[in-house]
Parts: sequence; C-alpha cells; structure tokens
Amino acid sequence: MNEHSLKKALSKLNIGGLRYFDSIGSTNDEALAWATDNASDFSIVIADEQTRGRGRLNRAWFTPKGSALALSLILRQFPRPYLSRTVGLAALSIAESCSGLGLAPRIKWPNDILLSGKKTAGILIETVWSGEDIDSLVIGMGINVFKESVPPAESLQFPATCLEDELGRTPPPREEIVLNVLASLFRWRNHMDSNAFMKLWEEKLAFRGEQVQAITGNDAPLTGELLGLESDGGLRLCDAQGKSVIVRFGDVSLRPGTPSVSS
Ligand code: BT5
Repeated sequence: MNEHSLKKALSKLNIGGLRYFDSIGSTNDEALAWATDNASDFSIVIADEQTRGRGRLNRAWFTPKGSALALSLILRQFPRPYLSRTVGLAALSIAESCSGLGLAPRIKWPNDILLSGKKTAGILIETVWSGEDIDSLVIGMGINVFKESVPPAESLQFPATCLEDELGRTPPPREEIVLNVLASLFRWRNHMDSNAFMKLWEEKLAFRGEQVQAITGNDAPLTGELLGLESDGGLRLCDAQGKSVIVRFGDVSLRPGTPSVSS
C-alpha cells in the first residue's frame, strides 16, 4: 500500500483529498488538524503504521507496520439531526465490506466489529466544533487485515482476530478493502435517516436476545437482554424486572454477561 496505489483505487470515489503516511502517531490527530484547517468533505488520512493509535478514552490502538488499515475520514456533509447514528454508519460500512468477502460480521455496540466473536475492527469518532455548531466529524477506523495486526492475547480484555485468519487465505489488497468500506459509507450517509439504515444496523448487532452487561463509566454495570436500538442509536436492554433500560454513553462496553442478580 502506498500513496499511488491508494489514489488509483480511490479514483472511483469522489473523495475530497488524501493524505498518506508510511508512519504516523494517529491518523485521527492528523485528520482533526486537517479538518480545523478547512479540509474538504470526504477527505481521508491513511497510514501504514500508527505509533500512537488511539481507541476510546485514550486507550491504545495497535497498528503495526504493513498489517492493518488505519484510516480517518473527515465528514462535513451528514444529517446533523442524526449525528448520534454516525457510529452506526461506520460500523455498517465495515460490516458490509466484511460481508462482501463472505464473512459474517457482527457489531458489538457501539463501535466494534466482530468476526467469529472476536474484535476485527474498532471505530473512534471525534468532533470538530465551530462555536456551538459542529463543523465536521472525524471517523477513525482501524481494521485488522493480516495476522501481524492482532495484538498479543495477554494485552487484551476482549479477544481479537483479523481478516486473514477469518478468511483462511490471503485477504484482498488493503486498497480494495478501503475502497469497499468508503463506497459503502458514501452510499449510506445519504440514508442515515431511513428505517432501512436502522433495520440493517440492528440486524447486525451482536448478542441480540442474549443476556449482556453494559459497563457505563463509574456506574454499576447494567445487565439485561439485548433487545435492539433506539432511534438515536442508543442500546435497548430489558432488565430482570422486564423494564426497558436504554444505554447511551459512548464509552459503554459490552460483553456476554451473567444473568441478572436479583428479581
Ligand atoms: C476502539 O476503541 O476500538 C477504537 C479504535 C479506533 C482505531 C482507529 S485507527 C485509525 C484512527 N486513528 C486512531 O488513532 N484511532 C482510529 P476501544 O473500543 O476503546 O478499544 C480499544 C481497546 O481495543 C484497547 O484497549 C485494546 O484492548 C484493544 N485493541 C487495541 N488494538 C487492537 C487491535 N488492533 N485489534 C483488536 N483490539 C485492539
């Protein structure tokens, strides 16, 4: 993967601009700076290696050289009232590109893509403000492609995998994967307000109908059956008393949980 091969692959899309790096701290940092400096809509930052890749809450994201996709997309055009659906937009786009390879992705709400129950991709969305208004969004996506992209198991709380292991063969070139993810995102961003968008996002959710545990910051974990999505992208659980519980915080993490404690 290099600047030339990426430009060639992405020439089929109407992108705003492309910045490619052999190595960078974090593509999201570069995209945030570029967005502040008036980057065009649908501009993209891609790196072959990240030395300070970030997850949510400043957790580290592992992107060793030559093994993964680390990209950040700057969006200026998106339906402002549906801002909270943006993580679904990114998740669906990555999921669709995995489905296109014959895999069966699931979205672990809110921002992980699972294959065979293991994390293959993560999403980090950050916002650039202009006074009270949102100027633009940066959608960071990290996708594990080759074996070397999978962090050592002992460093993880949730198991990880990559496209190469899940396909059982050499995955397509990374340029092709980026093109598919971005083409899907380009299409769906004009339909973020639609029922079809919500339906597909909900259908792709991991653990539907199962007991899960949502950890929301310092509050006690919430346990319940995962029912689906609210229209704002919040997660709907049904607790042990049969009451609906909505989880909305961006830093929720979710794992198959133990059944509820009391009744
Ligand atoms: C995420 O955070 O999953 C968001 C990851 C976003 C990464 C992209 S890469 C391009 C752009 N530039 C950046 O600097 N970031 C974005 P979170 O849900 O907080 O998960 C982070 C956790 O995932 C870490 O604490 C590790 O346990 C685990 N992890 C780190 N690297 C991983 C990898 N390559 N594959 C699977 N899990 C990983």
